[in-house]
Amino acid sequence: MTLTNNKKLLAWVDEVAKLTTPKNIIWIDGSEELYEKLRREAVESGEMIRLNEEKYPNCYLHRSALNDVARVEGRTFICSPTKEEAGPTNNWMDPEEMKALLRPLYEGSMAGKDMYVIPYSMGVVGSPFAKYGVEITDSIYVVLSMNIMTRVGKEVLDAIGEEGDFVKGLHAKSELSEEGRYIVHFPHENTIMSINSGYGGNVLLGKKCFALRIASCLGRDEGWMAEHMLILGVTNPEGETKYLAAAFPSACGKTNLAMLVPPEGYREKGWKVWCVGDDIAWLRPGPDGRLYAQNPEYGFFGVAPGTNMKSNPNALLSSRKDSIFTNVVHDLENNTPWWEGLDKNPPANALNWKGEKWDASAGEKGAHPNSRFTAPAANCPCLSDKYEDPQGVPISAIVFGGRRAKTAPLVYQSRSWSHGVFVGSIMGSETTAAAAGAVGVLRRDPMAMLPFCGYNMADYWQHWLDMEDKVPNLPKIFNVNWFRTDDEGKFIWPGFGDNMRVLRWIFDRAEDKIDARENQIGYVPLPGDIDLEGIEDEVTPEILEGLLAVDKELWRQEAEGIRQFYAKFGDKVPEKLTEELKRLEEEMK
Ligand code: GTP
Ligand code: SPV
Ligand code: MN
Repeated sequence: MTLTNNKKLLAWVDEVAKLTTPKNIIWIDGSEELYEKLRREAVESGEMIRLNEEKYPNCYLHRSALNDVARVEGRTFICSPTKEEAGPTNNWMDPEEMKALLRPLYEGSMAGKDMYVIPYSMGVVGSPFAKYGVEITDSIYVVLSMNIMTRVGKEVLDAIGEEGDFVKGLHAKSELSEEGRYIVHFPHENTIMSINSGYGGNVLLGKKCFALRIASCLGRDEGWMAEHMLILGVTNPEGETKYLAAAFPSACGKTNLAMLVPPEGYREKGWKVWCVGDDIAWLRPGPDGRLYAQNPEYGFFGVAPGTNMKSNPNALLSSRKDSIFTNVVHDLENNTPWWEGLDKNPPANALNWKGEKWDASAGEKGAHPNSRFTAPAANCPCLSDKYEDPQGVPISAIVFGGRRAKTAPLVYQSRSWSHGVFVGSIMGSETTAAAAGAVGVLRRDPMAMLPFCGYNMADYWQHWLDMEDKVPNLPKIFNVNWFRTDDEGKFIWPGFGDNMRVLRWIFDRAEDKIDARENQIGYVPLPGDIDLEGIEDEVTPEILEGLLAVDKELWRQEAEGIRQFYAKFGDKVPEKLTEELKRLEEEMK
């Protein structure tokens, strides 16, 4: 069966097959028949467990290897021609050296196994802004997950055509050994190579590898931006819908914000939030001089723990059918998935994420903190009707945010585009379980792109600054922090649905509808401008004041940390940003 006459693609598949020596080559044509066959095979081999057909139709549970539960930033490489191009925040190796290192790892790695060829599209197939990729893998879990996360099948091959180009992605599970694990990008060749992992962001190559690391380089060259951002729309009681894009680091609240359910009082008045995307945004100058955002993905790869009918009903409902659950608890009684925070009743007869008999009362968590659901976007009850609009949606505000126990206030607005780029460049956040390594350690994570920028971060900042010349009517830039804690370590701001109150201020400011107070770091809300109706008991005006306060001593330390971080880039840091840093240091004197 020949599905394509694209010589480049056929030659590459041939070359990979010679290297990895699979038993069969299977082209993923997008047919349900083939998927059904693969699902059955995966169930037979134990790679996936079919869940309760009544409660979770067409849903599966998968467990990754114990040593393979998150992205591995230490083993992720950007192999651009020079180290300088990758910059000081990326691991780099000479491309030819890296290929020589990887080659023996792939050699014969698919012997006795089937090799799958997955043609996929990031963006609506055939639309002017879609980009195509082909992933070769030896994992059925990857095939089935890619089918949820991206648009897959014959139509993509047709769109690529005989001569068309595509991003090459080669994934092999191999031994799943940690020492041999590599997630490697060759931006100048539009190629990704991933080996010895079976986990989400390491192996679903359309996501972080293509749609951020490779795409950020394409964006630099073609005049657009690939960002780690959710996109949402808010409809107000007057029926107008406005959109914003927000960059938070991994496991810092993008999916939750993207699917926000407004507080009851807001819903009664007619406020509504629409999800356009929950993780990745491609931003382009639009024909009317505004910035437009498009979600290139087709599904959600969401954090499971903490997701419940109260915190994020839309995510939960999205994953009720046609979804895959990874590293969650398996409730054997009901044959359903469970995780901490789903409800208050951990199942009595259950296996933990490792597949061991699990007793909740013993105190050990049952689901891995980075356990995830893979769910089709089409399932989302609040999916925006603009989700598949190939033009994307016009963006009124860009929001940066991180997980900060202190320092960063609940919300502030930047003074200008270049100050906003500065605010993004100084983002700091406490690390989470989304990446291997220590959790809760503060690190600088500019624009939430530290692990995802495919080139020198300083050039990336310049690219952001340059948008000012390309887009006459740019969005306003804001910063938020839902995660300030009190002396007992408890979150002060209720968050989740109540973040609507902050979004409302952001939109009002973006449209110059209300005034604000200028302080040392930007504009903050005037007293009374963040609506507290309905949460007055929890957040008094004094508490809100505290949430918005700037602690000069903490900010002096912050500025010092930023200076050290900038120093890594030498004289490549754009002057506009060093100017902003000087101003911040002055303000905190
Ligand atoms: P990635 O998929 O890794 O990029 O993560 P994400 O940014 O989409 O994060 P997600 O929305 O899945 O949230 C991660 C964690 O943050 C979950 O445990 C949430 O419960 C928690 N969280 C999200 N929003 C809020 C909030 O407003 N307040 C508080 N306190 N926690 C929140
Ligand atoms: C993240 O870590 O930001 C994720 C999950 O969205 S992964 O796809 O593993 O990168
Ligand atoms: Mn993410």
